[in-house]
Amino acid sequence: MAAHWHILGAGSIGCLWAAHLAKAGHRVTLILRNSERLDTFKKNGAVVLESDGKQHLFPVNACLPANCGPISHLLITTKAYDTLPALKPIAHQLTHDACVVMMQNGMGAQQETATRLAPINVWAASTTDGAWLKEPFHVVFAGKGETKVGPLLQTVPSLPTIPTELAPSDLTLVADEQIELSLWRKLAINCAINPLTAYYDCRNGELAEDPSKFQHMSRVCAEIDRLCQQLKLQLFDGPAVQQAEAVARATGANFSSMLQDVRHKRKTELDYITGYLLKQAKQAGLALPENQTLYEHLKKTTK
Ligand code: KPL
Repeated sequence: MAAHWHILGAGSIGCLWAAHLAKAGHRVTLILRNSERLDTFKKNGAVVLESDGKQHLFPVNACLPANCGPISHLLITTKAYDTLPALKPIAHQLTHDACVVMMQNGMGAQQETATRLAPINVWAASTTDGAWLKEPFHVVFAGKGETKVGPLLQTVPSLPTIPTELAPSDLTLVADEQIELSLWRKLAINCAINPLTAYYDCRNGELAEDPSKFQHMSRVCAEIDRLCQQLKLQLFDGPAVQQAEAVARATGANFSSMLQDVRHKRKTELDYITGYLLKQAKQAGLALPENQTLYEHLKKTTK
């Protein structure tokens, strides 16, 4: 069933989804933060999707928060720390039966938003699709992964695991009844890799290959295992460091999203990655000194 999707956050993942939803026959409107962004968008009036060296133009609409009209389907792809401020000016435009899907790194923003918007239904998604922005509204689809989707704080038992209007699309969607557990898995890997690559200013692969960096990652991961044990969360079959090492090797040549933020002097998602982990540990009465030291160091040295 075709729907009108509004997309909040026109970064790489927002543009990737804008193009694929438009391709699948949905109406798409990007909600842009100011008139400069709107003017830039209007030069093409479209999202460019580059895949396997070929470029395709997908004409979509764009608006400012003040004049986006009623919103029945909202996809949130902002940075975690931008979610609530970006949502504030448009929240009253959501219809009472709106469908909201949040696709973001880190943890905390999804739960805060779902609580704030209740009883509106909110889904969370976790994606391994690789995409980067060549220029504003021009996204390069760098690696096909999959996107797990499931309802957050489910209040309506009959809610579909994947919102009906999100499919069909060329992207791979996987229904996930336990999306919070998947978000935790992603969080654990992000906590192991992102802050350490920012600390050492290194590619992901070095965390697996350099013995002293690997030791550091092992200590960070041992604390994640202790917390998960206390919270009775079984994330992986073995210790978290095994999984972190595998991801660090598989993405070895890449710079993590946090290191990219640091290098571009942008605000990082640290508070929604290590910061969220530390908050959960505090509530559980656990100290995580390795993660705490890393958090404090990055708080002092980055935006
Ligand atoms: O998700 C990632 C990121 O860069 O944010 C990786 C490095 C793959 C895991 O932390």
